[in-house]
Amino acid sequence: KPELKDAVTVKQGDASGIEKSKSDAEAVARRIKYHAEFTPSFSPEGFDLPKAYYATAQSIRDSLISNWNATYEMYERMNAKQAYYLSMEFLQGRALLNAIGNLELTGAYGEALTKLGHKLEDVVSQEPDAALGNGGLGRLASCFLDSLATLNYPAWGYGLRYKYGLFKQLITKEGQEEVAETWLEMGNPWEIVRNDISYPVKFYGKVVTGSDGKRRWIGGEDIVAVANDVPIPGYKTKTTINLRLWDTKVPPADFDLAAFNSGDHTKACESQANAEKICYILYPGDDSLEGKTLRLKQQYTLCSASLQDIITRFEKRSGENVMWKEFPEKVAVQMNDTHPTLCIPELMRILMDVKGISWKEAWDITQRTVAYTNHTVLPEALEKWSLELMQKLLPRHVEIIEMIDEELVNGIVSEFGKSDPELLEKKLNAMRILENVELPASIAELFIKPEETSAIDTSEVARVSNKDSVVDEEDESVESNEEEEAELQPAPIPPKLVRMANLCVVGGHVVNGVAEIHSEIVKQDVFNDFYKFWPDKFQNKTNGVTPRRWISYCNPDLSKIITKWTGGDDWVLNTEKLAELRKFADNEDLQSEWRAAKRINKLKVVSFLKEKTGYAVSPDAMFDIQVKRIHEYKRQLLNILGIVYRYKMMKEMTATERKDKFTPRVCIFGGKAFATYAQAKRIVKLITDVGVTVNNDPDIGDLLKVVFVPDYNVSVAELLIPASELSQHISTAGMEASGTSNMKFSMNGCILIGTLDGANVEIREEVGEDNFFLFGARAHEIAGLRKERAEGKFVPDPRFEEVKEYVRSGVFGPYDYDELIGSLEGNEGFGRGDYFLVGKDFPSYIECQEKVDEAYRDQKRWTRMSILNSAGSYKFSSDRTIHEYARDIWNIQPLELP
Ligand code: B1H
Repeated sequence: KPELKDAVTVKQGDASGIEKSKSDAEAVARRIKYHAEFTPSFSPEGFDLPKAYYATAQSIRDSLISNWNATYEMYERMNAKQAYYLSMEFLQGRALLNAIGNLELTGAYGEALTKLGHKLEDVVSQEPDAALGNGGLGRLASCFLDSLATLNYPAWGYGLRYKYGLFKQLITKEGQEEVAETWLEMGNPWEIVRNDISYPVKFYGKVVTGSDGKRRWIGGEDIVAVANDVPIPGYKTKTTINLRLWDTKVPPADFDLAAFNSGDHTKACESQANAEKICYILYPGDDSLEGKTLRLKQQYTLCSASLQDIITRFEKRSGENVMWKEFPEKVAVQMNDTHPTLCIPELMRILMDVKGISWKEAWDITQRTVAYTNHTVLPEALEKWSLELMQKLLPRHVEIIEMIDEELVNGIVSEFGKSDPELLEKKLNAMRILENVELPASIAELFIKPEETSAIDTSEVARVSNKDSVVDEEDESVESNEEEEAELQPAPIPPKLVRMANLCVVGGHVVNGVAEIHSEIVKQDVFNDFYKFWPDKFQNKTNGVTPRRWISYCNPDLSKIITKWTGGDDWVLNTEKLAELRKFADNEDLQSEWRAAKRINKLKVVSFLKEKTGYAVSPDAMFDIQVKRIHEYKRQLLNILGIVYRYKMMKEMTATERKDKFTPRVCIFGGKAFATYAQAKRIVKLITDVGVTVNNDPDIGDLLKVVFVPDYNVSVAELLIPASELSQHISTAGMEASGTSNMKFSMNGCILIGTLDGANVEIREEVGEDNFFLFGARAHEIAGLRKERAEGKFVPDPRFEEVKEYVRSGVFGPYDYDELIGSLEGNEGFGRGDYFLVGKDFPSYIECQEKVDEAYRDQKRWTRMSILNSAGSYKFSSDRTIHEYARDIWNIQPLELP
């Protein structure tokens, strides 16, 4: 084992007093050594890399705690309005390099670790990724925290401390396999357990009316949520904000000693296990939801504990004189998608049942406090909870939701009147929070024709009106057939549901989408009835990513070049400065420096791929990358079928023809498939099978390599993105809300091939259409194209037919690809009949890829395009996004420590 070098001597108490000389490598080394010796997380002997990492992290944590305390003290003193970002996911990745970078200590730490016998980069890579998120939504939350701290906004994040983050992905002969991610195994130096900050959280039980006439939620199961704080340092500022993650336990006094004494050890431990289970694991769905009790318990724990904490702080800061109506002037709560929707009924419950405020006032406070960000328009991802399940778990919340729904129904009736029952019914069907739930009798009777029934059976009304809404109005034969059948057989009773997105739209004061095109779809399609009702509620906030992590720290070589050519490193805070690169896009010196930096990054990836997959790839080939969750709408299948087409053509040519026609490429894929999403897993299998065949084909050599990088995560992204030359953002138009990796790639001088979807639209506008490879159908055409297919009118391109046949023929091994390729055929159905229009876009995709090959052959032109991408990416800094949220939604002001 390497020993801790004696170059530095340290004695107890040496951790203090270093602030003054913090840039001094000597002092830093002393701090690290102090923690290696006196903070006992590892055995005393040796100073190997894991221990060096831990001691280094603890040493920087001292500075973070000191800045955290100063920031918190200032917030308490100033009592300014504070924003709270509530999210079920924070995809933080590694923290060490980011922390020392933001504190401007990278040089000192590098030197200090050398003194102690290690390299900074080796120490940094010891840290496991904090993967408390699935993909873009969680990573966005983490980028936002970095920007909030950097811009000195008084704001905190709230989330859950999952013991197991997103699963680890293994790639085997079978395709993807999942194993548990044990990120806390060696301890987590970044969290501070606040044993003094905990709140009770209740489940189940019943609601009774007290002697004072108030509703009380009693009985049931009680747990406590305990705060774990993760300090979030801003860049070049002392501001250090907080990510408060809740962990769940059973209340200490609740241990069942009687059961233990009587020998029933299982029972004695049961309630503890039940409570801890809540924070055990992150649900691994991205754009897919699981309606399980445990997930609802997680969501409620997040909302309840966070709101109790926020309210306690509000009361404390208010002093003697708590003015509840001023709550929204001190607190802004942002709901990251619908996952924290229970904030709305929970805030109502606390205000009314605990603080004794009237419904009207509580509703006004709630609406002015919360706002909702929508991240997806995929129908299967719009959360709906079973009313029955929710009633059992959260009976008081269901009462409140029912009242909100009733008020909404009354609002809709008074807006649209009773004179046009058809219109009214359409509005109610679209806008109600409760689905398949009886209307109040006075409204229900409007929809009953007198001859149908004399007695009003409201459950029947709800069912019939729901059925009507899905019957095609023009197709009368279908309608009458269905009616006849309905008379013969009682229709199954549809489940009663709570539509969380509708609750968010009704309960919040702002609803925002995450890219311009997405926000338009939100207004014109998904929430169109609400938009017409409350047009001013709807906003757009185009996503962004932090330039600290996604340029400075992951791409130091490019950063130096940008600093040199823009005349300083202020671009890290003011990304507008990147635009100055435009005037040097054709400068030969810049071009050659730019290419050299790319090559260094590519060489790192060459070694990484060799180590992780065994494949040797050439750094001279174009690095073409698609990394994101595996989903049919993201169309990794289009990419791999394009590669199959390329391979097939190569096989049909002579060696010289091949060389002349194709640019050498390394096609890199990465991403995780939801464990039970069979089609996504088949896509992973196809990619790896194609890789095995192509990479071992002596005819092909370096002309084409196909590599699937296992276990794609934030750290892998930090390595791949700087090395990328082409990246693929090729979703079916209208389906990717924004995308955020597209922004990171563009910032790092990568050229995008993509559809007009999500933030691609805005990226293309900024970098210029000559510097973006565009193909494919437009969002407004999709519905028509699907209809055309369903009617059997679509004629597929022969090249697409050949490629499917080629895969089926077994060139890539014996796996049966019928199910996968079959999904691209037929005429209708979700996931069948080529719902994602791979066949439709295939010809324009492969033609566009030919243009890519041609462009890459001219390296001057390519480098120009690359520079213009970085230069045009300035809009996509999360600093810009956060300024917009602060100004347009939260109404908060920066507050900076002297
Ligand atoms: C996005 C999700 C998501 N949208 C459900 N929706 C989840 C939905 O665990 N679940 O149940 C988890 C995640 N994630 C992504 O958000 C969009 O697909 C991206 O286009 C977007 O860039 C990102 C951030 O806005």
